[in-house]
Amino acid sequence: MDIEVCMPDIGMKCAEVIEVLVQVGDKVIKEDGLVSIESHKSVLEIPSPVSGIIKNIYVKIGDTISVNKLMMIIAESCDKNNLIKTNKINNNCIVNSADQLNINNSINSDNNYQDKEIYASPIVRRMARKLNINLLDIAGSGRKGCVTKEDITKYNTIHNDINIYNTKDILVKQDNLKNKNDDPEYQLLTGIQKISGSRLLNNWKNIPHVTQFDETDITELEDFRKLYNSRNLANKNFQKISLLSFIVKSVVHVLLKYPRFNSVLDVNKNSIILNKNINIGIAVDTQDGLLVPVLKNLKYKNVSEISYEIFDLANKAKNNQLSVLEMQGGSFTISSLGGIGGTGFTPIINAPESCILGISKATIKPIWINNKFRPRLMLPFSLSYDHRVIDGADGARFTNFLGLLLSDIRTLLV
Ligand code: CAO
Repeated sequence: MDIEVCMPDIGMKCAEVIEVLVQVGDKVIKEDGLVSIESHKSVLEIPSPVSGIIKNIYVKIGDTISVNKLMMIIAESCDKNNLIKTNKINNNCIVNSADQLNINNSINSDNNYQDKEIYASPIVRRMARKLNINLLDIAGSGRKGCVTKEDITKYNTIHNDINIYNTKDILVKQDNLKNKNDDPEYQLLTGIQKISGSRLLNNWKNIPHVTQFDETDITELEDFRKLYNSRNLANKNFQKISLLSFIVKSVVHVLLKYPRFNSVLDVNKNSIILNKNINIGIAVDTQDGLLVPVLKNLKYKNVSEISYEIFDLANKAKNNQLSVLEMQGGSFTISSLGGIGGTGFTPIINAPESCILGISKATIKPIWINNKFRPRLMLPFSLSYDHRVIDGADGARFTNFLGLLLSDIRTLLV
């Protein structure tokens, strides 16, 4: 039996066709998307009322159609099993009709993008979610910048094919050496890992990173810190001051001298916005993944206060007690792996910030001083910066000055 599919009443007199999702001869199952139309700055998908074969299409992209206008004729079919199979082959993003119903509902629940006026049909949004793609990263090629299925496929091929290839390849290799007990174990990513993973990927892809490596002599700083901590041990309320708090205090000093390192690049306005507050995020390693609580208004805080705050926020992070507010508002980030190890690494910038400082493990090294090798405690550190904001020469000036402050903390006072 032939079924006429007409434009439903969606509360508007007429709407524009953004995408025609099927062709004559296509097999569809009930609830499959047929046409995407523009409605109140969002995209709505008209689902198929029956399973069958598309017989005629009377609309095309760009048409303005009014309520009750005939859009398609579908020859209804009863052989649903066959249709479901065909659909699986033709489009590996459509798995079954129940999933398809979810797609149609997603237009209302997908708040992430609604404010930003992204044009994409529910099926495209679902594809993007499944592939962990942020629609904001894609310039839609469809009408009115609508993101199409092809845009998603193309983006995914360019950005993620290495990932897909590697996984398959590893599994095939493992299959050849098969020993039943050695079947791979799948560990699901935690929520934090999923969110931070996609942010890290975007930041790595979109920001031209340069990493400047340096090291500085912290022998005297550590002598002073240990002495200060040991002198105060008897005091019950005393919170020992950490090496990291001196690093934070020194970075604040450097940022006051070189404010561009405490800025945000506004690409749309071709400007660099210099932050007036110095708020430093500290990367904290937790059981569920990386969290970055932010130390606020650091211009006015001394080393003890900073040390106490790091201790407090790191504890909260590790016990899953951070509030959203405590993780917002950063203007610069420090990632310290010094307590764990390593001689150097390239930290990834935490956008929209422009820089991130990585701290590695301090070790005793022979340093040539006054015609003699002397054992000195050397701290390696690395500064990754957005090369659109910072020049290489300035990057080296930053690390020089930071090194100077840490090697002689009296400089912090002048
Ligand atoms: N070199 C050598 N030793 C160091 C050091 C350094 N740079 N930094 C710390 N240490 C040693 C010190 O001996 C310290 O003990 P004392 O202060 O008593 O001497 C000990 O390590 C413990 O330090 P800590 O790391 O627990 O404390 P912290 O204040 O230095 O750091 C925090 C706190 C939150 C940064 C840390 O717990 C943490 O989570 N680090 C990991 C961050 C991370 O994962 N970054 C990677 C992000 S990219 O994936």
